Amino acid sequence: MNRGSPVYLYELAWILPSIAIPVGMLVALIVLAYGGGVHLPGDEGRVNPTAVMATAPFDQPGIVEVAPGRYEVRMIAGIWLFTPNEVRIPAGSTVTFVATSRDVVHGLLIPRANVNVMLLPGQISRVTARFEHPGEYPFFCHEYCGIAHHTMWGKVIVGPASNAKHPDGDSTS
Ligand SMILES: [Cu+2]
Repeated sequence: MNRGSPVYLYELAWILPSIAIPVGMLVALIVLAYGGGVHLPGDEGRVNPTAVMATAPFDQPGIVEVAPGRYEVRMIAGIWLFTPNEVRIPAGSTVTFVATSRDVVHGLLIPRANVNVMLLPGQISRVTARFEHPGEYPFFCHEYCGIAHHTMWGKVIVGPASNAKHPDGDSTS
């Protein structure tokens, strides 16, 4: 084949995009993984799905302050509710959700935070999100799990940032 011939240019017109497109996709993947925090959930361990309610930390589902401004939510998904289904934290908190399913496949999606994980029976999912602004952050099960799947939701309620302890102990913030 002669260099510079129309045939060569025609080949080049196919070869270059076939390199540029995968490279572009790889760059997009890297940007999302490191810039957007998109990643696969880690292998956080296993739990006997028939004994979730009796296995720590799921025997005491709820929210625990593990450090100032850092919370851990131990959450159980089951047909058709999350336990807990309401989480109250002050603004500026970092929350790690440690969650599993006690029956079928569920999911945990918080559209306004960077949370999107599957909750599989037998497997523990762990995902961390930061809640910077006060407001309500609804969360949903996004894996079809039966007739009342659409009722399976809850919300994270982010109150004003708390810099001081509330003496009455009954504040919603
Ligand atoms: Cu579900």
